[in-house]
Amino acid sequence: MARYFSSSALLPDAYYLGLDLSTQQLKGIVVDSGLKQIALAKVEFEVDLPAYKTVKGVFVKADTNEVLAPVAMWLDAVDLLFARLKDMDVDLARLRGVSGACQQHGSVYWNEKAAPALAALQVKDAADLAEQLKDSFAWDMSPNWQDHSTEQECRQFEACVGGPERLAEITGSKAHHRFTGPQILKLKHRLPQCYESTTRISLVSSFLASVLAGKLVDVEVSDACGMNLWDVTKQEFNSDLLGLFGPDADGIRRRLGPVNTSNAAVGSVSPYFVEKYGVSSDCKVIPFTGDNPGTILSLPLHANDVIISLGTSTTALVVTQNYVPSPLYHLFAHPVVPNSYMGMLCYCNGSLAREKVRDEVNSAAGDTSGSWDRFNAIAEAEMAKGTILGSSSSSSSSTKYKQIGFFFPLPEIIPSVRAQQTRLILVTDDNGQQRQQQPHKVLQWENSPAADVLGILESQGLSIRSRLAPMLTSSDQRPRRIYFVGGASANKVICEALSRVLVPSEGAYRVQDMKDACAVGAAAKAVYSVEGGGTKSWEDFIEERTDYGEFAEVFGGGLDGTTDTDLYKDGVEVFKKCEEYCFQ
Ligand code: XUL
Repeated sequence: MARYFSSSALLPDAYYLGLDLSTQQLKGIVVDSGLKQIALAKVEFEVDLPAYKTVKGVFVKADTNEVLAPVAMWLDAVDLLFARLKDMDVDLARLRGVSGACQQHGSVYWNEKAAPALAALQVKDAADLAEQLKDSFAWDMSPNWQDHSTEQECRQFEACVGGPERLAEITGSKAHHRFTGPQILKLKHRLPQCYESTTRISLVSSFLASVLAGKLVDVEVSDACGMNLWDVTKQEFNSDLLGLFGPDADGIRRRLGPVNTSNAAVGSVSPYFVEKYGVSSDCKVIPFTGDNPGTILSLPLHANDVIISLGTSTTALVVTQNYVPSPLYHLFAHPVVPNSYMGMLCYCNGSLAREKVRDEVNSAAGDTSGSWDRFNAIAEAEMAKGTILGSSSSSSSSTKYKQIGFFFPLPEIIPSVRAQQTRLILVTDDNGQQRQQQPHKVLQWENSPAADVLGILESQGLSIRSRLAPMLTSSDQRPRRIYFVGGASANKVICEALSRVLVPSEGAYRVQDMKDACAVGAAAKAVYSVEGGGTKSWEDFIEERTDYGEFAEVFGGGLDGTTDTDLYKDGVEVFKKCEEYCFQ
């Protein structure tokens, strides 16, 4: 993954470590100062730490919708990871900085023994981290982001401030089961003795940073936005929401501690890592963030740049200076750049929906191979004809027919609607010279596999475009660059069709190997903090160390060789009308 970074190391001997503590594994990537990968090690929880008996890193309690991970397992994973790096002969004495990007929303509950135990971490009698910190937790579990057990608390959060819109305005998101605030409130309700003996609550990111630094490290600001408690623009915890934790709001405030908005090091690594694994005592611990914020640090993103992940679900991450919250998506503070944000759109329907259309097209021709050839050929032919929403651009008729389909084999999040396949035709009469449009009519379009091919790509693209638009500060509300990642980014035609809708003014690229993105982003954050912070902007820093030659360009700044051809300018309005018609 780190291959596309140049290796123009500024501090020739320095190494940096980026950690990714995710649901199923702990990963560590060592890079040099030019962000070139030196080593990668990982610990898979289910395979490497079977004694904990987790399945894919977690315990699922189906009857209560709870999904939990044992904190001690993560401590063992840290020891194992460093042992593996050492065994690989990575010269850990060269480490100048470590940062991390961890699964978001999870929380760790420390008790009053934590601070002294962290400070006393050392290689006494070869006791490992789990042993030395075994009495430091008020709860031995951490709720995982897949947990759905906080319905009651979510309702309380929204009611407290006046509804989901208002909660999204304040905290960047409506209430979500996995978000840390509702999870902490649930702990207070259902395991009050654990809550009472909690003296400090960490997110997974600040937990791991605390272990590395040998002291309790504050929550980092971008990850704090995954809590439903942090007022993103005022940069403080919301007092009304803290009031949900009882009259003693100070109690929860003390437990949460301050939030860190700086990129500066929080300290040096604990002597434990120096003595046991030979890490340099000079190695700084840089605030750890969440995995999604970490991902945007792995590419040379500027404001108005977008990463679109084409996986089972579709996720779009945008860097924006416009704080335009909505209950439909998330806004987080940018993990490095002040007064900047990361918008995150998560769609349920992505690859599965496209595969369904592909299979229908293939089965009409008696083909069960699962090949994309037919799907791609149709999409390419339609694009070559200039087809936009079902009509060719050469049509001279004054009556305009625009097709929009909603292909949701699974219930959708954006918009929040049931599973369905709905195909609409919006008919408008263009009233000659006066160019006044008559009120539109909406018709249904018959199921037609061939029409569905461009239809699903247009619909997925227009949904992203209409939601991104308010967050983009460019005058024409177009993204600057798009980076396609994830499984379906292997399909160039899909990326081209989506780019045709989204018209990035400086092109679209495919970056297929993103599996280590958040660890790379974390390592980049560490390099920036140690080498560039304070004097150089993040954009200049990351730009300087990126080799664009390694990206596969799929869309060179507009169709027909121009940057201005926006074929879907009117399509956005058509799409919104169809959404209103169907879902309101
Ligand atoms: C984001 C979320 C997931 C986790 C995955 O809101 O819940 O992406 O961060 O680790």
